[in-house]
Amino acid sequence: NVHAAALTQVHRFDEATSAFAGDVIGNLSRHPKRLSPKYFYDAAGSELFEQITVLPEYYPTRTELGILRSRGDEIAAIIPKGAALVEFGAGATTKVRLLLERCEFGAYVPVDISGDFLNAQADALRSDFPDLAVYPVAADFTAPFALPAEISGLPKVGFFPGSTLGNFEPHEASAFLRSAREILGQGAQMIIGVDLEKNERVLYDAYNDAAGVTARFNLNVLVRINRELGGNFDISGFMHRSTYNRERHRIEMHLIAKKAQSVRILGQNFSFRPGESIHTESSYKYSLERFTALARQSGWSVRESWTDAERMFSVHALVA
Ligand code: AVJ
Repeated sequence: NVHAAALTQVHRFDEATSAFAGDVIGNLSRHPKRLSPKYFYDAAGSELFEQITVLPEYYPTRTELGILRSRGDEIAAIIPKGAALVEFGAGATTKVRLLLERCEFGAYVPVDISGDFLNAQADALRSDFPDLAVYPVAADFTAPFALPAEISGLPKVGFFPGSTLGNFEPHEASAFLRSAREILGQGAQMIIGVDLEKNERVLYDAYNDAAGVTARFNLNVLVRINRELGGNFDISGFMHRSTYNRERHRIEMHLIAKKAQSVRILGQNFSFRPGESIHTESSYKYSLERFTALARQSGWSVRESWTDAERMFSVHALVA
């Protein structure tokens, strides 16, 4: 990427920041403009997301936790003793702790791009689960990575909670599942959390909370661009918009320019028409049938599916 290379020299950015710079400039140069949801999670964004997970309107986190708690015995029953649990993208440890408490895993491999957080979590888990070997891997889990040699002899179980799969376009979701199947190997299993299609009002409210936390979470990506890339976004010139796209089965989050304006980032100007949007996130919702078909065409079969009584969220055990 020519932009990124030139920018690296002028600003002496680290590798991650130049990748961020190249991606932002490329995606704001497109029509329609967009930004990747992976950039939401700086320190402030991660804190805002934690606040989202406990909002009354945001049902996914508490519903998935409820399923993992109430179906813990059934999940434990299909996990081989001493297996290695490989978590794709390791944020808060609340969910994985539910599995570690209920199943007899021999090793835990959290994989995440943010290395600092990863090591702090690994230490906390080592002290709470003294018999568990923890091997953190600092890597982008959406690209192929190598598992630690220490777990080569162990049965593998992948863990991908939170409906993070929903952030991928359908073809990317399929590519991710295939790649996970490749990384985990023959005979592996995978525990995956997937948000379900439901009443549109419920979906709308979950991404338009009354307290405005989701709006701040969305707008924070502009704050981050200002801070890390020296941008000059007027944050008050943009507003949060989330809508449900029924044809595409997805929530779309946008940042809408309230008026005509121009923003300068790393020596480049980006102009906005009044009402112009930056598409910041898609959150795909699945039916059980569509998820089962996706898993099948991606090298897995669905061994068991669990949902809550209201069929808001689903957790699946896949086998390779
Ligand atoms: C972390 C991607 C599952 O799509 O619900 C929450 C992120 N965005 N509110 C989701 C999110 C706005 C969340 N995922």
